[in-house]
Amino acid sequence: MVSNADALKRQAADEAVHLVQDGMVVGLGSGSTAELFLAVLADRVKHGLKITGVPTSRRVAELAEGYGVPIASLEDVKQIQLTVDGADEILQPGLHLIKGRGAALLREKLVALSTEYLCIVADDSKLVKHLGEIQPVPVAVIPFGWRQTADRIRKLGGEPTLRLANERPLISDDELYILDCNFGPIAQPAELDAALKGLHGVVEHGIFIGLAAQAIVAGKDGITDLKPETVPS
Ligand code: A5P
Repeated sequence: MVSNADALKRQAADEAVHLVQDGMVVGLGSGSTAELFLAVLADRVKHGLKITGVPTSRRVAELAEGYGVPIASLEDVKQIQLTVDGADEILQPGLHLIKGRGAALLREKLVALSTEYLCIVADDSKLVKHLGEIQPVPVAVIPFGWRQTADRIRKLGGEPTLRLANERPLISDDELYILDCNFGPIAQPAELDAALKGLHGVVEHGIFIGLAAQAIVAGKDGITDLKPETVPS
């Protein structure tokens, strides 16, 4: 059954595919909305579009291969012209993000950092006035000493919960644990970004500051095309 949210995600994905041009290297985001984009992109590839995809997770790599979309690893490409990815929260203005509910935040950030134009696709439930309003911040940590790393995060004001899968710690594609850290509404996201990044044991976290160039957001009244400078109405 297609839910209303799925239909909105699909609309955003349909819109984003217009950004793709022949010959591009395209970062392939993770999560349900990015997977819808991949399905639409794959259809264009089937009809002759030539692109190389750079997947942000093993799951997306497998999906792309299944669709017949050519892929390469990040280290094998010089530049990524466009990445289309989802988000858990989108802050306006600025288009700062929380990502990582799908545990792919490390590869998503590495791909985003090597991308000329990061476009976020989402339904309008993701728009927030403060990051942290709805979702915790996922933090990817080294399993060794993770409880001590969690204590360091507590000192920054976050409440970490180890993410589980089948009652065992979830292991990311890069063999990391994920701590979902509840900071409540975050007043200074850029400061928290830097502080988390500076903690021993932390490899990466899901706050994305200043990386998105556009967000295509679908709501009941249609598509809204947001840029970092767009002021919320
Ligand atoms: C994956 O790790 C995440 O960053 C996703 O991009 C994010 O959770 C959005 O996912 P949905 O499109 O499924 O909401």
